[in-house]
Amino acid sequence: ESGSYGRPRGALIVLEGLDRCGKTSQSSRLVSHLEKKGFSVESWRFPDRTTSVGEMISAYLSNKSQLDDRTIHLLFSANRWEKRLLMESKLKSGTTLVVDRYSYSGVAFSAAKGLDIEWCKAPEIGLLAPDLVVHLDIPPEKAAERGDYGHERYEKLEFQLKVAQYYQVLRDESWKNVDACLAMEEVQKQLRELALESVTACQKGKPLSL
Ligand code: DGP
Ligand code: NA
Ligand code: NA
Repeated sequence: ESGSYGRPRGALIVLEGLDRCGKTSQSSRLVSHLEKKGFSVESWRFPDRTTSVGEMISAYLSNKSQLDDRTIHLLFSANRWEKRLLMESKLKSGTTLVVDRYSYSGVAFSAAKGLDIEWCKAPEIGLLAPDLVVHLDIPPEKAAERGDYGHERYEKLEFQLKVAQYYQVLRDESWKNVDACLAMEEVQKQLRELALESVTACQKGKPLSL
């Protein structure tokens, strides 16, 4: 599928992983690399804390507000939905999006609280499907050793162990595992290779899907 201006479309690349897996710095390095190669690319992240829904999520994560488990689940999902149209138009106009967390975090973090996994998946139906999901795979114990977790709600070993189990349940054909315990350079190298493969496939006409 060609973009709306006759340009090939961009790729939807998602990075997933436990807190402190190194996702955020790997993602920004990847974006710089793709820019240098001449691709149109943007760095996105969920939750996007800049919207009004995002501000509610941020207050919840920093324990400044309390919300029912299902209510916050739906807010995280709404935060992805409010960016969906923009996401589609960026991709169709040829911009690749490197997205730090997406629906997999949405389902894994809520299921880890004990919510029914099918219930958790339902509000994600109809969001755009990633072309590539890179799981920066790190044992929860190793992530916890990487210095203090912050003070946010989910940054506790016991909880991250459960999230890790749900990531295993959720992995599908679009997932690639990269060992996040490797040296930063090596992780970045593997990430670049996977990303370039995906960008190329999209340029060659791989359709955007739900
Ligand atoms: P981050 O900004 O990537 O550090 O994410 C903030 C925290 O929120 C992190 O512990 C992961 C969690 N999180 C991210 N997306 C979702 C989601 O959709 N649902 C839930 N329940 N948690 C999420
Ligand atoms: Na975090
Ligand atoms: Na994180």
